[in-house]
Amino acid sequence: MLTPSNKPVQDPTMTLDAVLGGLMRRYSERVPDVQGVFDAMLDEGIIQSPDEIENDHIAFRTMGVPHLGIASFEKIFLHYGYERRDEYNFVEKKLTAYWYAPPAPNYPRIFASELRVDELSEQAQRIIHRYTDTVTSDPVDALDLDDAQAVDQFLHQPLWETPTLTDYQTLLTESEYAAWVIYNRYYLNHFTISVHNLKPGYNTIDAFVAFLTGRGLRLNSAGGTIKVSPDGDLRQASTVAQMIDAEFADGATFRIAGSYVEFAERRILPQFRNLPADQITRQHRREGFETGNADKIFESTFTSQTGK
Ligand code: OOG
Ligand code: NI
Repeated sequence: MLTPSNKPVQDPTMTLDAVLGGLMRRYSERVPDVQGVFDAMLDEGIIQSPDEIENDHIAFRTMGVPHLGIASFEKIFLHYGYERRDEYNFVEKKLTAYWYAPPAPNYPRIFASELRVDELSEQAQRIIHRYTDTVTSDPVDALDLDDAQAVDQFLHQPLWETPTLTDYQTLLTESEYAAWVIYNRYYLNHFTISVHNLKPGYNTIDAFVAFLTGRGLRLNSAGGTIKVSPDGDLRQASTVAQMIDAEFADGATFRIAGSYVEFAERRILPQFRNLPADQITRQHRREGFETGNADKIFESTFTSQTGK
């Protein structure tokens, strides 16, 4: 396709495919549990190829400071046709989050959260601003969002200077989320396997969790291994974050939490439970997220889980 100015028009879904591909590639390299779960599923005969797995959603964390945070980050995916949906508030953790519906049902939903930095102590705010104040304009505005390579590079580049270990540890004592973001930035926080579309015997969260624990995977136990929404229809579990050897500004290395894997069962909504199984699609199942579940899933990267 050519515009009058002869500039080729990018197919936005091709750019989105490339951006998601880059995110998943780097994430799989950093999180051995991803391949571990795929291998276990292949070995068990649940799938013949990882391509069969439906990615329910992916998640990102952001720092709520000027020029960054959700307001900046969301522009990337809004450009590819994602639409912002419900807001979630995590009072204790000082987080705000939204979920985004994808442009087509074969794409994952997105869950993006933001730390309300101005609710932290003076000391924690000072540390965060020492890094983020070098960002003086919205970096997404300077990006060509139709250039998949540029976006891929942006999502995996340091947005600010590498923190010192002391600053990381000070943040960790007050907000584990803050410490995670100051080091990991926009690295993919997790991808999520939809279990309801797997074959019978593995298509409920209880069955899938039993399979994972039988294979020796360590799961987040905060609030119980399986997190259930009050309506009973969104059921989630996750691994404990993989630890990574992080290098800090002062040359120190320290093992810190990286990313994890999540598993979700979205049950068929009551009004569609009499539909034949082969007619059930995404729109017939429980949508969105749940504050009570999410609150505990965040803890997959917290010392209380990784240090178990
Ligand atoms: C996100 C935690 C919440 C969900 O599905 O509710 C979540 C995070 O750890 O950043 O993933
Ligand atoms: Ni999630």
